[in-house]
Amino acid sequence: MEELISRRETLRKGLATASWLALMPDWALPAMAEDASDVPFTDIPNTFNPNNPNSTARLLDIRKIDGPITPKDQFFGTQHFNKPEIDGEKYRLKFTGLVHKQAEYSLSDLRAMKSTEIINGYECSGNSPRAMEGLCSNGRFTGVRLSSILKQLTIDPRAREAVFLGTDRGPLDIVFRQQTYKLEQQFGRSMTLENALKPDVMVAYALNGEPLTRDQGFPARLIVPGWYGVANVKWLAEVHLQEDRYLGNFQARWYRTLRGVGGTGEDADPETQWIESEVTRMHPKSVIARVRKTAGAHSILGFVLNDGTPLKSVEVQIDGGAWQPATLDKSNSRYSWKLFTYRWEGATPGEHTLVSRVTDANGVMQPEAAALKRKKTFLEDNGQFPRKVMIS
Ligand SMILES: Nc1nc2c(c(=O)[nH]1)N[C@H]1C(S)=C(S)[C@@H](COP(=O)(O)O)O[C@H]1N2
Ligand SMILES: [Mo]
Repeated sequence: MEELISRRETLRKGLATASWLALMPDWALPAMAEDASDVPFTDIPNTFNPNNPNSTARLLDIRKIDGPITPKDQFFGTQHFNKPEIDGEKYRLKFTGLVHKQAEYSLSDLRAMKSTEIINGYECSGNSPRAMEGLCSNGRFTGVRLSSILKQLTIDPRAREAVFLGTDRGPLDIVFRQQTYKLEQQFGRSMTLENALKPDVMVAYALNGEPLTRDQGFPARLIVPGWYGVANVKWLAEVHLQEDRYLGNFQARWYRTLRGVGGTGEDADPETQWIESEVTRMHPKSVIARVRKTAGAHSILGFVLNDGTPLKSVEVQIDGGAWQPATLDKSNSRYSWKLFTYRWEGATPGEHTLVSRVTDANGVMQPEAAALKRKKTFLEDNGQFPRKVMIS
């Protein structure tokens, strides 16, 4: 629970009377010094457009990261259907199924409940170098703990699964044994009740201290810290507890990963088992986002996304040389993205290749892209992302 407050806030609260604290920068990345200038990346396609009007997704331009929190108007966004426009006055969040007391709450009911805050960094499970890693952001969410609402309603002991339904819906092709059924479906996701009751899971109604926008899921959405973005159901309409597994399209079919385990990983190798798994917690990923020329050196700035496991190290490699430790930013907290910097000395004019890798405290290391060959489907791509920059 202590993770809900960032280290910096803890520090602030503890030292609130110290006047020098007002002078302390919110974050302390040397990369962002005012006398610094950006070094251009040469690996960005000319067609790259984070705000492509023909796309349903809005990307974060990671070259613009200049602080720990993504400004609300730069926050990435994506969804499968339409973006429902919900009247905040008429909105009701329903709790149904295996609870002794079924209930519904208005937005003002939710706002009147004891609130909690968490800094949550997350990415879409489809984020990858193809999107210049722009399907991610880091924000401060305010809301109500899901567990505290559910406990008040008294959970029936038969409940095993928590289903989260959005207001959005649309026609989908559901294939069953060569037969395709085109039917209207509501967006839904689920998780075990055990996971849903973890103290950090919240029904959020604000981002960076302001109401969610329509794109961000107004009036309220689920936030599941440490999980891929798809868990964070927007325009949340209903929380339904049930005994059986939920098999909705976006749970059982779309958000799966197919990987080869054992053997050589060749399709025909009988020793290789092909395992399908659901998209849940984020695999550790680091990305170099920005390179700045500062007085006497260059500064490499990047971020890490993961499931909240403490990190062992973030390292940077330049032009295939030795891996060097990067420095993690003071502003990082358990479920935030973790910013890091590396001071690059002696950069020579010309093109250079920079890559980073993160290792968590369990020893799980971000793989090289080539090591992900056994992952057939494209989701959950946490491969290392070599970047190219031009030093003038
Ligand atoms: N209701 C609803 N919630 C949704 C989705 C959706 O299609 N409908 N898309 C999910 C996916 S795939 C992602 S990556 C995140 C994106 O959250 P954001 O738009 O706030 O960045 O929302 C999730 N929540
Ligand atoms: Mo996503």
